[in-house]
Amino acid sequence: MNKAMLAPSMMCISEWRGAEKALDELEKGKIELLHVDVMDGIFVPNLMIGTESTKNLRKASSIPLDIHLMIERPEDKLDWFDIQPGEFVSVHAESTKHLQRVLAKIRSYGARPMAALNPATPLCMIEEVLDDVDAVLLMTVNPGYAGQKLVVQTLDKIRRLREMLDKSGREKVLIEVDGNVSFENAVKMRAAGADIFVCGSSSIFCKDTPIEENIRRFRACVE
Ligand code: S6P
Ligand code: MG
Repeated sequence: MNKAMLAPSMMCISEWRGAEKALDELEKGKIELLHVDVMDGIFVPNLMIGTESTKNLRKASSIPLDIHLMIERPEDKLDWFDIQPGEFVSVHAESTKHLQRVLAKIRSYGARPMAALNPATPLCMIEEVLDDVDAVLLMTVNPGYAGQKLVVQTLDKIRRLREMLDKSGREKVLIEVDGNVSFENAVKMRAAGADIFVCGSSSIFCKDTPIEENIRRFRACVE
């Protein structure tokens, strides 16, 4: 089993209030990745985290980025993000006709390519690119918003993907889960074979308890 990694979702932090303090707490909690949701209002019904904010985040924190591109034609836009070696970058199989080309371009920056799938998209859509990725992102809600409920059949999809990867000798290919990764759901997702957990309003940023305590509680659920 690969080590569990936490990737708090930056769209759950307000850019205008308390962002620096929240980033500081994430650093202290030894968070592995910062998950950056990029939405274009076409691929998903929402607009957010643009190129400048992404670049500013790199200056504000030393934690590597995990950039989730929910945009049409990502092949035309990759250069806008100043992608750095070691960063994870995910592109949706549904968003491009040339998935392998986009993944290879991400690799050419020294970054770590990841193919992403919406809940309704079958695993066979990425079968032919498994040698081109370091990870697969499975959406466990329909992309576009934080605070949604788990699409429950995605739990079995995680299990089937883990089996597909392990059986083909790709144990090191990571599975990222994104959407309603609550403390309770994270336990089930880990048992199904997930490695990277996007933590949002249902865990690390849940309002009632401090971030520091939420990180501790989350790690206990997945370690
Ligand atoms: C959704 C986006 C996600 C959200 C995350 C929020 O389209 O890709 O990364 O930020 O799901 O977490 P939660 O716990 O509010 O669902
Ligand atoms: Mg995301």
